[in-house]
Amino acid sequence: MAHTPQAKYRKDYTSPSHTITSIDLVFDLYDHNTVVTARSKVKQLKQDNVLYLDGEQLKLVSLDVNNEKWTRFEQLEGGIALSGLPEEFELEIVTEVNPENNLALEGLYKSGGAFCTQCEAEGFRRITYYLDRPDVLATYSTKVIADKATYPFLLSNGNRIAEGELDNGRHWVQWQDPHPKPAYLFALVAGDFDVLRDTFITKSGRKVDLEIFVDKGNLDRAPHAMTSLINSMKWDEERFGLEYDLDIYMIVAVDFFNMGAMENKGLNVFNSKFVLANEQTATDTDYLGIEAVIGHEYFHNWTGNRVTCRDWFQLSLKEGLTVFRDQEFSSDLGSRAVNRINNVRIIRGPQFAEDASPMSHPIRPEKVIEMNNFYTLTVYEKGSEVIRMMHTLLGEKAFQKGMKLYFERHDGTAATCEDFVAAMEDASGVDLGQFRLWYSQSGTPIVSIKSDYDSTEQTYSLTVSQHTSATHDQQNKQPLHIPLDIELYAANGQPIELRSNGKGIDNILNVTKDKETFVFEDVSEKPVPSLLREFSAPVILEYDYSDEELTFLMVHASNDFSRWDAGQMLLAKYIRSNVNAVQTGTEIELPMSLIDAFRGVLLSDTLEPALIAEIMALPSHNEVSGWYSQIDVDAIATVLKATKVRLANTLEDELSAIYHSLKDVDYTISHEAIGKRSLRNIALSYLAHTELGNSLVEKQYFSANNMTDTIASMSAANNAQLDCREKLMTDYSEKWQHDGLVMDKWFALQGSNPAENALEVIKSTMDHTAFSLKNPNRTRSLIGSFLNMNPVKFHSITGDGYQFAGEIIKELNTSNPQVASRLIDPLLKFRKYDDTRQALMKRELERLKSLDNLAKDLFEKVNKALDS
Ligand code: B3K
Ligand code: ZN
Repeated sequence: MAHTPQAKYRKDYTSPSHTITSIDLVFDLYDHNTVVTARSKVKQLKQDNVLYLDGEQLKLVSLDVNNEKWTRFEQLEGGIALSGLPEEFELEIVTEVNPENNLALEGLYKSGGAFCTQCEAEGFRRITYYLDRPDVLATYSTKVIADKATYPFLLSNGNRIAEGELDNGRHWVQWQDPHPKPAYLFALVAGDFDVLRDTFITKSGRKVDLEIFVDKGNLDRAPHAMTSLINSMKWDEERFGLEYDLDIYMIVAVDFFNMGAMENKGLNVFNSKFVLANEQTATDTDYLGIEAVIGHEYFHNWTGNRVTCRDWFQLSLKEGLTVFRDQEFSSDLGSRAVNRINNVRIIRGPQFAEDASPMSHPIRPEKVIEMNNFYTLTVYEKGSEVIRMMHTLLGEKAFQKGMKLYFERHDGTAATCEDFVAAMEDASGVDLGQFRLWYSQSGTPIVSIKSDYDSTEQTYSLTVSQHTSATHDQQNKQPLHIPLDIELYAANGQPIELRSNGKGIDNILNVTKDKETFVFEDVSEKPVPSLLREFSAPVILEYDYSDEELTFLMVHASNDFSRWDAGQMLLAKYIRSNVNAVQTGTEIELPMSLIDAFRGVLLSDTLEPALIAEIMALPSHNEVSGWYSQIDVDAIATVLKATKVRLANTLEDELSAIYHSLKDVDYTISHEAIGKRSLRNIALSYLAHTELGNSLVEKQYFSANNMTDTIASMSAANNAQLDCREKLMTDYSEKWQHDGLVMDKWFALQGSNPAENALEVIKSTMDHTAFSLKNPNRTRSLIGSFLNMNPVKFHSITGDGYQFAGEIIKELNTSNPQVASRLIDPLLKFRKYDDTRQALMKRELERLKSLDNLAKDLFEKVNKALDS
């Protein structure tokens, strides 16, 4: 490595020396040598008149100040420094970039036949030299010039204000964005597309043109994205009172994209995975994912764009809040319980695992080498939990008052997480002093609860202790302000009113100390407590429930989430004890009472089908792994499989009855139909492990009229390693090999294939016509699934899996470091495995560390892991 990458610290933030109030951009687009002319109005803000501009991988063509060639500048690593400048001036910089060779997909690049950009977090500096930091807000005017036949559509932010033709077959379009924005929200797209058009009338009566650009021939896959966009616009007006602020909103779907999507002002660029869907190509999960991501990017228009982040350490200001908003959107439109369950699974699984890894960081990180490494589950999902806790503490009405105040104070500016909390506090009068620690403290708190019933005094008490262990980034932890949502039940299943000091009290207990006791009065019988309802805080709950109490809660808890959670806790008890049994060579056992509890769920006529499906879904291998300080990969896999097989065979009649009774559900994208399909398909995933499995699965595959049922059958065949697996996989590949996006589902099944020869098959799958390591979706589907969803094969004691991962990461280090850096996460967690595996995983990290061109992204993670 040429220079050791340097870390930046949150505490070192200083406001910019200069600002740029407006920028005029001209892009003369060519595959290998695009010329970018940037004319900016610059203003000095501090004493120092040296202007440092960020720039990477740029060829500087010319630099003028106030229309005169400027020679007083120095080229530095990562930018240029200009000196001797006047206080206010016009700066013109001409640079040349090479979009065709840009495989990192950051800055200006080619995706298939189209030009597109990705500037967050620090990609604009790959387009021109600039103050590429979110607290510099400028108005943008952008002229895009390109060949008319190849690129009939030329797009950028804001409103289209002029267009024209040039000689030599080229044409141009001029865009003007009136809203000042930081460079990371800049976007440009040029290409040939099919366009789906619609309009939206805002609540104040303004007409907004909606345009979704997709690859030619894909128009029939765009309507769901359009419906989702219109629903998002309506929902934001109704729930948050927020209206759209430009005359046009454009979404472009591209095939080469590092993330899900990007909220560029007025011109979202999307990974095609989160736009394209029809019933033949997309599963229900895809449909719901599209709704959520379209919503998320749209909601950023206020939380992110109108109020942006002062610096990148504040990323959760926009991301945590916007994830909270998209979760609420999905919950208001669909099943609140199912949405909550899925979000909680992410926190308890991969987010808790991140907290326990060398990458652990608070939702507002303190130290960053490569910002792209911090678009994490912690910043996004835990960040959203932190917003949700404030929502729980304040209630919807006061929370919305807080939002209003936040916009009154900060609209059009770059703000901090502290600004947000202060607005919530000031609007509600709720003291969030101690609560602020959630922003600075990393790790997962463990909340242990002990209960005591005093029949003479008729009191019930809960003694709550909290403890957060030291994490890789932070030794000392303090007690947090934890909202603990509880309910108590009498034996007849009725909730008991919570009373303290002679009056009724709220269900939300404010836990603030290391240890404290909450006493409830007038409790006439020993109750069953429902604790951490709705997962009211991102913590690990420890409470010694009996099996009877958990089966009681599965039936009587007054909210669906708690019923699901009780089922999970019951399963967890036996998964743990059976892992222990496997390790000590004793029999795996599942008590009949547990099986009966799940039978009761299957037979319930009050639970909604989608919820039954969630209750029947076992925790993932990854989630179970998180329960242990040392992970026994094989024992966990053995127990999860045995649990599934045992439930399948004992509950075969009930599962089969459900499966057949739901056979004729009409295919619609309603939440009700989605719920029924998910119940039917989870039943199939169990039945696959019974004698009838093979014929049932094969039959479903060949009779399916939609992708949800197709993939469910293939996935059941894959997991249960059924004889028909090969046949189904071959049929699918022959049918879809021309379509990479649809093939991603097939690649993911190859990656997670538990077969003995899985790795060999994966290696040969890399030669499939639809596969390319240059495409992040393909790479994540095949390689990402192997690393994250194929625990037994990836962690094979031979070390083959690790070595394969190391080789791929090494290759991606040069072409696409962001994708490489996402793939490496499982290797960073080497300390959680036995000595042999640790050594093998470490060897791969050491090999990567020794590369002389190691990208910043990997440098940061590899070093953290090896130093930990
Ligand atoms: N803000 C973008 C993510 C950008 C990722 C940069 N590596 C998408 C989103 O969160 O909405
Ligand atoms: Zn976002």
